[in-house]
Amino acid sequence: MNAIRINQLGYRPDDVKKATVTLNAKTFRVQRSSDRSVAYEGTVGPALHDAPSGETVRVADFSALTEEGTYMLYVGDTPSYPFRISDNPYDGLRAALLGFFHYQKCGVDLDCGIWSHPACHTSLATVYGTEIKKDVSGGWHDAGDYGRYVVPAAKAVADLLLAHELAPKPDAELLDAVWFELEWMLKMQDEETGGVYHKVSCHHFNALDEMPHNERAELVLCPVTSTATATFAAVMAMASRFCPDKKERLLSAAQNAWDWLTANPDAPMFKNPEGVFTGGYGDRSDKDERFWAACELFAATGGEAFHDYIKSDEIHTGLGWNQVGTYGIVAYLYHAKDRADAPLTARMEETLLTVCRQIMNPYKNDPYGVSLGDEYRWGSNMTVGNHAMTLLLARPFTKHAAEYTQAALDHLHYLLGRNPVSYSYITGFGANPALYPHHRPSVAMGQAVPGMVVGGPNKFTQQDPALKEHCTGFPPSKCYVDHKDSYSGNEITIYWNSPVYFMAAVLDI
Ligand code: G3I
Ligand code: 9MR
Ligand code: ZN
Repeated sequence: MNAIRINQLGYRPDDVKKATVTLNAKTFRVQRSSDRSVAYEGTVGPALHDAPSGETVRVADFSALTEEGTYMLYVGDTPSYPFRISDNPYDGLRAALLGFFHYQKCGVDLDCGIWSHPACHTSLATVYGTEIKKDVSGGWHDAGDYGRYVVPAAKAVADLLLAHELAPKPDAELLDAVWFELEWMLKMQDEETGGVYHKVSCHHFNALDEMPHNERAELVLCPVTSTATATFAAVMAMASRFCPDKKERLLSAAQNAWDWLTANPDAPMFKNPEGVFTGGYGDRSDKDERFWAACELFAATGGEAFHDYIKSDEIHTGLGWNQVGTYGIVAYLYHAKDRADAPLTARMEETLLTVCRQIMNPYKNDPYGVSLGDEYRWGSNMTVGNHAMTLLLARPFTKHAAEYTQAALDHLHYLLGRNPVSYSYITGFGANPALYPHHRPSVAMGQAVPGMVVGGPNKFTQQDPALKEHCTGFPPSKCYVDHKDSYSGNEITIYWNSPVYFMAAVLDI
C-alpha cells in the first residue's frame, strides 16, 4: 500500500485527483470498494526522479472520476489505501484540528474522554533568580511537553484569528478558544515594565507518560525577552479587532509592550538560563518580531509612530515561530487601508508575491505537489502548512489566485497521505495515520488524541533517538518514523496545528 500515495480521506467530485506511485507500470485502475468493479482506468504519467525521496515516481491523474463512492486505486495487483470521492470527504477534520486546542488547556479541570484530568500547573510560578511568585495559570500546553511559551503561542493565536477572519464560514467557538490563550498571555506581561516573560515551565521536561496534573515540580518564569514582548504586542493589537468588548484592555497591553520594546532596542536573544532545560524558542534577530508588532499596532490604532517605524525598516517575511514578518505584511495590506502609504503598499505586495513564487517554483516540479524542495527539517509539516497559508493570504494581490488555491489543496493532500511515506500526518484521520505521537497525554493513555498534526520528516536524523535509530541515511522526505520517542519528527504542537486549521477553514472544507 505504501507504493501508492494518495489522500487517504479522498477528494471532492470536482477537485483535481492525483496519486503518486513508485511502481513501474503504464496503466492504473480505480475500483469501487464495494464490489471491486472498475470505475476508472487511466494511463500513468512519465517516470520522474523525485530528489527529496530519492525515488522514481509516476503520477496517476483520475480527476475525471467524479462519481461519489469509496475506492482503491490499483497499479497491477497493488492497491492504495481506501479513499472517498464525496462532497465532504474531510468531514470532522476541521473540527478536530480546532478541537485539539481544548485538549491542550492548562490550569482547568479538563473533560475530554480518556484524556480528562484535574486542573494542572496551578501553583504560582517563581520569577527566575528571585523569590517573587506570580500567577500565570491557564493557556495551552505548547506541544507534547507541558511548557507554555509566549513566542510560539503568538503564532498559533495569529493563525487561528486569521483563519476566523478569512474563512467563508467561520467556526462559532473559535474566539472563545483563542481567548483562553490570550488571557494567559496577558498574565505573562510584567505590569510594571510592559515586558513579557519568555516562558513558564518546570526546570526539566518530565517523563513522557506523565499526565499534566502529575507534573508538580516548581514552575519557573523565564526572563522577559524582546521576541516574546513583540509577538505579544502584535497579537494583542490583532485581537483587538476581534474582541470589541475587550479592545481597550488589549490595546493598552500592546502599547505597554511596545513601550518596553522602544526602551530596550538591543535586548539580548533568549537562551535558557542556568538550570532550565525546557524548550528554548531563541532567535537570531528580533527585527521581524518588532516589524510585525509595528504593523499590527498601526493597523489597530493608526498611530503615526508605528508607521514611521515600519517606513524606516526593511520588509520582513515568514510565518514561522521565529520568522514572523509575513504576519506584518498581511496586517498592513489588509488593514492599514486608507492610512497606508502607496509606495510601501506596493513594495509589501511585491515582497509577498516574491515569497509566493519561491513556494510555487518547487511546488510545480514536485511529484507530490508540495513545495519543500529538500527543506525537510524539524517541524517540516508546519512549513507545509505555512506555505499553503502564505499562498491563500496572497490571493487578493495576484492574478494567480486559482493556482494558489489548488497548490494549497495539494499541500493538504500531502499531509493526508500523498507523501513519500504514505502516512496521514494528522492523528485519527485516514487509513494509515500517525498512531504514536510524542505527546504526553497520548502516551500516558495509550491512545493518540485525534486531530493533531505531527512534525513530519526531518532530514537531521541525529536530532532525536528514534529517528537516529530508524532513519539514519534515509533521503530527506522519508526521514519519518511513527514512534513516541521521535520528538523531532513525531511531536505535535499548537503552532503546527494552527496553519493546518487555517488551510481547512479558508479552503472551506
Ligand atoms: O534556521 C536554521 C537554519 O538557518 C539552519 O541552516 C538549520 C540547520 O540545522 O537550522 C535551522 O534551525 C532550526 C530551528 O528549529 C529553526 O527552524 C533547527 O535546525 C531545528 O533544530 C530547530 O528545531 C526547533 C526545536 O524546538 C529545537 O530547538 C523546532 O523548530 C521547534 O519547533 C522545537 O520546539 C519544541 C520546543 O522546544 C519544546 N516543545 C516542543 C517543541 C516541538 O518539538
Ligand atoms: O518531550 C520533550 C519534547 O517536548 C522536546 O521537543 C524535546 C526537545 O527539546 O525534548 C523532549 O524531552 C526529551 C529530552 O529532551 C531528553 N530526554 C527525553 C525527553 C523525552 O522524554
Ligand atoms: Zn498544565
